[in-house]
Amino acid sequence: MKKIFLLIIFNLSVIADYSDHKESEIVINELVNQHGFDKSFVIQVLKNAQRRDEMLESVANPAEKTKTWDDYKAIFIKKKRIQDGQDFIKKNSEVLQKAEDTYHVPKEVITAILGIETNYGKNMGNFRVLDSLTTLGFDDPRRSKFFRSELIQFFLLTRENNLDILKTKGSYAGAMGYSQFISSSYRAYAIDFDDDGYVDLFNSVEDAIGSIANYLKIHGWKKEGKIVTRSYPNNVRKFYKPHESLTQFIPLRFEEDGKDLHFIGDDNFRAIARYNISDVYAMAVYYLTEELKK
Ligand SMILES: [Ca+2]
Repeated sequence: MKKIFLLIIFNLSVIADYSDHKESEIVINELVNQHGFDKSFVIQVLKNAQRRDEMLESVANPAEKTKTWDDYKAIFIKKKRIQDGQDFIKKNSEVLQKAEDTYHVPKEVITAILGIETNYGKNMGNFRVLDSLTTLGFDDPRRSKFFRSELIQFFLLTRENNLDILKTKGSYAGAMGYSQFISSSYRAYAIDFDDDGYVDLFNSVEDAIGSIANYLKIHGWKKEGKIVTRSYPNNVRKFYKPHESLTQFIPLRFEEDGKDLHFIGDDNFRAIARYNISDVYAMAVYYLTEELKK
């Protein structure tokens, strides 16, 4: 008896029929009634989805939160990644220049983001986006609403871009392609930068470069702006003029090699943090950018 019981539990944790989940009716209705999807298609897709418990673990403990700045920095700011980034800039100099001219985002910043997100396209994620967004959308205790909304966006994206909804892959959180855009960002900010009439973040490095620059521009990137300024504790005021509001500047503290480093995050720091809401992420982009400039 005990063995059979365990076997059933085990099976439930591996395959969950998400067409049958108590929250799925809202998703199915929205897709059918608001977006014109065929109901049997949606149900069939949700039946095919598989619950992946490791995604719930990962989303609860992202590297940005569990790792110290020293650890995080050690992963991304190292010789190989800097060298690969410099090679990437050489190889794609024309399109990077076009993005810089159009959106005023320096080529090193775009390249640093690609380097941190996917190691310049070498690691775009191996999870089915469908499994990520159903697992997190139906079973994540904290952010299920957000991921359910992304699941709906993913249905729309795959229909618009003619992607196979059962095969499209991404990160554990459903981020896709060279630039790791989630579905709503893909639909809203990804652009066709190689002019072939199709927005393709999976195969077109040109589209990914243009899309990152477009995203940053829309999220407040300033041509003459700064990412961060070095600061010192209790000395924050020195770095902004009296008429400027304090809320525009983010005081940042990082412990690096046992020492406290203080910075003020500026507009362009904010724009990067909109890409991935994390101070250590934005700081790693800044550090890698500076290395790529050398
Ligand atoms: Ca294209």
